[in-house]
Amino acid sequence: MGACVHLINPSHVSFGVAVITPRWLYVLAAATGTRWGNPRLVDESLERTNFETIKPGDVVGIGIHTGNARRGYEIGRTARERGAWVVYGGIHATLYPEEAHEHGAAHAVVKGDGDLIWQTVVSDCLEGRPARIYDGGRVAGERFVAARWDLLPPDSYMWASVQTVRGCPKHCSFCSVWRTDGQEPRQRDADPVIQEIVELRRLGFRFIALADDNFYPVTFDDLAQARRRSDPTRLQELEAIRQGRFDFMAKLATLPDDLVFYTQITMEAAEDPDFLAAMRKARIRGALVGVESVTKAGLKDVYKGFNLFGDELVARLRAFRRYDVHVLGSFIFGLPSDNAETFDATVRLAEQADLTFAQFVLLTPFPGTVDFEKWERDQAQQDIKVDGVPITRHWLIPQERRPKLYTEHPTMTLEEIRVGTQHAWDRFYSWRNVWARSRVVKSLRARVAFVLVSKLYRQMYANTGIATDSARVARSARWARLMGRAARRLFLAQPMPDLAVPGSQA
Ligand code: B12
Ligand code: SF4
Repeated sequence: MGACVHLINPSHVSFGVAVITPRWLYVLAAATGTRWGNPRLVDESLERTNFETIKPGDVVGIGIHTGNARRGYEIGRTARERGAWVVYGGIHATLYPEEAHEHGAAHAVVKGDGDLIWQTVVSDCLEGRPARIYDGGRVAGERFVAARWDLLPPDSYMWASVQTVRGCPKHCSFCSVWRTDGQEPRQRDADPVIQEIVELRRLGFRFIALADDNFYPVTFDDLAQARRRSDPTRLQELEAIRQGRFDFMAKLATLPDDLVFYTQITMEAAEDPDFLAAMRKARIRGALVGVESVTKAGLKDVYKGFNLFGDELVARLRAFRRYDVHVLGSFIFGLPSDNAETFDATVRLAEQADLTFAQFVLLTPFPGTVDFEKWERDQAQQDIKVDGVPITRHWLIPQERRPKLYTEHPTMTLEEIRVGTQHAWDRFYSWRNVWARSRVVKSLRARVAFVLVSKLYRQMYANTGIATDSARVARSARWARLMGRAARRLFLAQPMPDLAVPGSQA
């Protein structure tokens, strides 16, 4: 038998079911082609890798972000011991290609997008001469590879994910996207995205995440600035991107009406009632909005001056709801201007602004960000280590020993911030509050589903990430595994194998 290509998405916890498909696995699977047979896909958030399936001479592609890099390196080392070619890619490998060689026994590392370069990498490995580092670059929107959804394991995911745009014009201090994916939006043509969605609906998926960095890449302000230039080229480019958004949403609106979409967007989108109306028509029912902080000082901390605060913030977030777009508000705790009042004030605002979901994350210096660079410089004098690993490489510390917070706070202890954050989750997701919020849906079945999903979300993202008590983490993982199985059924619909792509004979 010939060599096999394996693609592995590392995770230190497996839940048996997962919320969203890791899109890169299915995109790289398509990019592999069929020359070497179908690639074997492993998503460790479902189940651990079975190393017995990896044979000498196989190629093992491992995709890592910062949070799962350590587990990724473990997998790579074992795969290499078994005689396989080991290749890393993904955002963390793009930022630290040498680390994957040092810690992950890499033969090769791919920086940037894997869509176009992956076949060359596999061929080079199989010919026994992989390059140390490849640069996949930033692939243009019209050349993004469509995912191979025929390789999805059955009964495993609640949401599928497609991507319509990469890159974000903003430059928030805690985010690396604008540096790795670039500030120029690379927008994909609408038709291949619609084609993928139709394929997913045929399989029975109703819930689809638009895994975009920022679904509203052109704001009124961007247009006004471009209008002030004497050369009209920029304005025309921006108008074309913007029109592309409306055209795409118009096409979404022609798909079966049980489909529900979810995206990530800046709150600036609420400035444009036409955009919100188009979202409603397209059935984009949910959006993650990075609110980050409820104070002006907090927004300044994260270079997010384009966000609003106070009453204006509440009004802007409520605007989404008027157009039936439910907001998952994302907040960061541990900013220098935060104080003991911040936790309650944030939950209060989330309630006032009618947020349907919320997440409260601890300020983490992710590599590739402005925050990280500053923090790394500050740490240089202190030389703090955990288990021999410098704190500035915190992702290499074993998960259970990893600090929950990294930056000394001017007024609060780290424990106060951690406990305050845990309380914010507990309060926003108390049974009483979740049941009250479940009024957003009509039937009793839908309300029960809403409660289940809210609790599941909380367990998967809060307790396994923030809690320091390992019993609480293990309990949460067990609970999430059980609930996940029950909740998954609520998400799927009857497959529609004969569904045609609107406007085509396919
Ligand atoms: C959708 C999304 C989510 C979704 C779905 C996650 C999932 N299961 O897929 C949700 C909302 C659940 C989520 C959660 C989180 N996310 Co997220 N997410 C994204 C987002 C917007 C898109 C990811 C995506 O699907 N892209 C589409 C695929 C096709 O692109 P890709 O993954 O980049 O893969 C391409 C290349 O990287 C490369 N590649 C990837 N892997 C491999 C492997 C090989 C071998 C090769 C050759 C190439 C290769 O080729 C691919 C095709 O071109 C990214 C932003 C981004 N620009 O990456 C953030 C991002 C990955 N998330 C991020 C973070 C921080 C998180 C959270 C930790 C947030 C939190 N605090 O809770 C959690 C962690 C969840 C977890 N445990 O994995 C950060 C990661 C930063 C970092 N340095 O690691 C990003 C970059 C966003 C940011 N603002 O900085 N996320
Ligand atoms: S946080 Fe969101 S808005 Fe800010 S740079 Fe990252 S993707 Fe863009």
